[in-house]
Amino acid sequence: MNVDKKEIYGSRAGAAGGSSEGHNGDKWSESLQSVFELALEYQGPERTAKLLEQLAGQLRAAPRPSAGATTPYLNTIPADQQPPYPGDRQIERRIKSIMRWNAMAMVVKANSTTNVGGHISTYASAATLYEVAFNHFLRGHTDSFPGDMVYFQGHAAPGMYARAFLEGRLDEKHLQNFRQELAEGGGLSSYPHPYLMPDFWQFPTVSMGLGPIMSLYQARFNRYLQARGLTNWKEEPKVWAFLGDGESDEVDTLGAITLGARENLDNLIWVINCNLQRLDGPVRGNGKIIQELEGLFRGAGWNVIKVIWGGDWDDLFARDRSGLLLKRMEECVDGDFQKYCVEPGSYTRKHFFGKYPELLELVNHLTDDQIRKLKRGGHDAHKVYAAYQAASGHKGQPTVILAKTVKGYGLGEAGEGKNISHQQKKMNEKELREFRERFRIPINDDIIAETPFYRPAPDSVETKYLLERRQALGGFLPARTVAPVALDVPKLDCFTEFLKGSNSEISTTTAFGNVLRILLRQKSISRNIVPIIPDEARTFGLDAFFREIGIYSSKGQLYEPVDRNSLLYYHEAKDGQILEEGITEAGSMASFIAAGTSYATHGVPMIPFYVYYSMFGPQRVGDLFWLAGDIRAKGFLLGATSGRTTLNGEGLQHQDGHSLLLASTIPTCLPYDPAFGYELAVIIADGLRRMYAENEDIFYYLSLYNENYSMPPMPADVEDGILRGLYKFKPGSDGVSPASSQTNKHSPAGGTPALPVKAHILGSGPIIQSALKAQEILAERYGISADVWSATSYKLLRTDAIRCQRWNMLHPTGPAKKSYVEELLAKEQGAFVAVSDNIRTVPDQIAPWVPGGLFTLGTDGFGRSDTRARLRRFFEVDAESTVIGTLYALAAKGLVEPQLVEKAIKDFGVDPEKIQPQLV
Ligand SMILES: Cc1ncc(C[n+]2csc(CCOP(=O)(O)OP(=O)(O)O)c2C)c(N)n1
Ligand SMILES: [Mg+2]
Repeated sequence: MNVDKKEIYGSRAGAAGGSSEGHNGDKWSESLQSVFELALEYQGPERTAKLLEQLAGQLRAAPRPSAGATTPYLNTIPADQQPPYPGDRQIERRIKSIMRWNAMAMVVKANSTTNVGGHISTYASAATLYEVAFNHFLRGHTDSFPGDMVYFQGHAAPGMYARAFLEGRLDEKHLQNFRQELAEGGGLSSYPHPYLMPDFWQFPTVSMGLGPIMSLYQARFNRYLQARGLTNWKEEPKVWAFLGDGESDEVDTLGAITLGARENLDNLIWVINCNLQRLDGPVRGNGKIIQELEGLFRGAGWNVIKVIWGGDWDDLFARDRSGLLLKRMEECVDGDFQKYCVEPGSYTRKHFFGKYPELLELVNHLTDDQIRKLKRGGHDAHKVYAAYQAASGHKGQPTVILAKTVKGYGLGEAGEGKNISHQQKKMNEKELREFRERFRIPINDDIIAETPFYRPAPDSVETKYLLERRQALGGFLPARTVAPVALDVPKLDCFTEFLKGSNSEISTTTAFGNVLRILLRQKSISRNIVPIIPDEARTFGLDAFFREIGIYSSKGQLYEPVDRNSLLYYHEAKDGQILEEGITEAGSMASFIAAGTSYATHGVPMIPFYVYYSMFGPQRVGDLFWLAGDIRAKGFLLGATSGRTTLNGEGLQHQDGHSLLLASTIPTCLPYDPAFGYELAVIIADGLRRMYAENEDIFYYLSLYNENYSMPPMPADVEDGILRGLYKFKPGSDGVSPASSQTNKHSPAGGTPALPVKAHILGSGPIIQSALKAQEILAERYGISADVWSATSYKLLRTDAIRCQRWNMLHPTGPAKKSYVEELLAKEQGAFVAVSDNIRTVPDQIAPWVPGGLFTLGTDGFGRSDTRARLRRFFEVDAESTVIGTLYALAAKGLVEPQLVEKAIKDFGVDPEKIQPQLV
């Protein structure tokens, strides 16, 4: 019998992209059938049955893809299906070795004189993964191509700096000042931070998990832009994310991966460096991280490519007919594999191969040293290339490459595979020599202790090769290229009608909806607006937008929505404008960031308006808010259903009284707490100007509330105050009757008429209503005139005050500067009180600059569910409590008698012994 091996051996089962079905499958089945018939004819049925049983036994032991979540612990792409390597591996290895050296030297050098830290072992394990990508895959930014978007693993940064050094983009001084950004001449930031190195880094990644989730939503956002006709590439950019296996424990890493499959994001490639270790020790000492991840990604609908073993193993696998080699590998846990890379080859021979005599025999021809050097797949450029190529061409699904490596590869005694590897920052002279020898770096003994950097000459083969590769791929990476595009943003006059106020009672959330509707009608920016909602549009009354501008869906709408007959039906469309993200604040923030950085990644400025439950903003996904600052994102965040007492009924979990404070901590974020529709319009119009016409890298946080009240028309000359953070909204009534009028107890005696007692109440958001009502009560019942101020942003007032104070400190003999808040309030006399639906710390931010101090009423403590009126009385921020607070502030200054406060307490039936909302 003659079976044509080549003809039927078309592809191996389980190989990436291959299939044993179809034409080849038929051949196999025909061949087996004929062998079976021959056996029957020549051996008879009994002997044939025995033979078949024997073969079935072998089949059980053989490697074979399971129908379950995982495939055997083998490379997904078999050796015979690897494409030829297109580069010069010798030169590339030389270049990589130099990178390794410089990346290590940068950290060691910095730590020889400082304790600034740094990481050697991560890049050491990932160098091949990066170099193959840099030399053959990652495309740079050109005039007609935005560039591939690459999320570099944060603490592998020294490797990226080492490359930029060889490319001539960084010089020795930069490397010398790694992690010493304040040193003379500037230095390099520890990790990828576009805020600090805006021409270099595109994406902050070192807060683990954020790179992965951002890359997912970035890949989806690229499709959104294309679907809406805002970009026009000839070739689609790819999004690459390099991450760690330990990082995969972050919920942000794995929590959103189904999006990739659902949206068919074949523009997304993840490379997970499975060095089996994280910071403290093994990632899965008692298991197998690669198998675990494979199961998860396959289950989520991703294309998974495992790169486990380097080429040295191919021969062993080919010769192992028993299936024992795979069996042995599958038996070992990651803790064992870690051990094999720190022990000598004799240990692996004994403990790994030695378990089965057949395996010992399999490696008889190898010395212990050769056994020790059997490479893992992630250190084999050819295997890595094959995986990248398969990933790049894969259609319909995102790809994850699970590459097995050794942490601290090449560090030898200094940390290769050791548990302390992640923390290693120093190397002694002996270790440096070994490293030099292993990677053949031409550095002499006499200077090696200084860990000098090594850069081949510009006309060296290495430099020329490196530059030629980058040129062929479009340019250097990482690189952040921003060509400022100024949008023709609408001015405040587009809101003329809106600024007249509303007769009907509406909330600031509804007012925002009206602002958005007006903006969507402005031709110059309407297409750039990206409304983002995580499943709460109905809560915010924004569901009308579903029909008006459509919800983006790459698939359009494949079903007839149940509410199709209603005017405002749930309308999904391929060119829909809304990103309705579902219940994922992290995903929505990732979309906000992708949209808010589109001016940089695509050269297309987009204006995200992300509206969400304010409690699930910075409190829930604060690190992404922080990152939005670092990455220089622009746009508007709108924390709706804000206010500890404005959101009544919902109780402890939902009532937010602190997001403004959290937002205040982000240096590039402008938090505002508008009370009225016109304030919103002024703030948003100015925000558009600053971010999209003046190109400031800032973003806005606006709290929105759901209490309805009539929105007054905009008073004259308040725009500047609104934007700066404080203006007088309603002066106190002059009609305080002289009979009841309180007079200033400290007014000069002896003929001079006593000054009327004056108070100032600062309110913001809907709680300004408490201030306004208190103003009336104070005048009518206690004869006190109070001005009501709208405090739109305590943070901005504070920042301005700090700026002046610092200037004064550094210019002690010059004329002192006065902050806006000091200047504004200097003309006023009396007591100052702030009332807020947020914790007291929010208004207290300006206390040091308020003449005579600020007395604050706020909502410190956990929320609870009840009616708005009862909540406000409970937290002491209703009108009556504001009256009591104001009288107290006046009494504290000796401006009224304490008995007056006591009277008010009685007047309003307040129990002075009632519990205090804040307990600790
Ligand atoms: C959110 C977050 N938590 C903790 C850290 C601190 N950290 C930096 S690197 C690291 C270990 C990373 O392990 P892994 O992802 O496996 O990367 P490797 O260095 O092994 O490639 C940790 C815990 C961080 N950067 N971000
Ligand atoms: Mg790791």
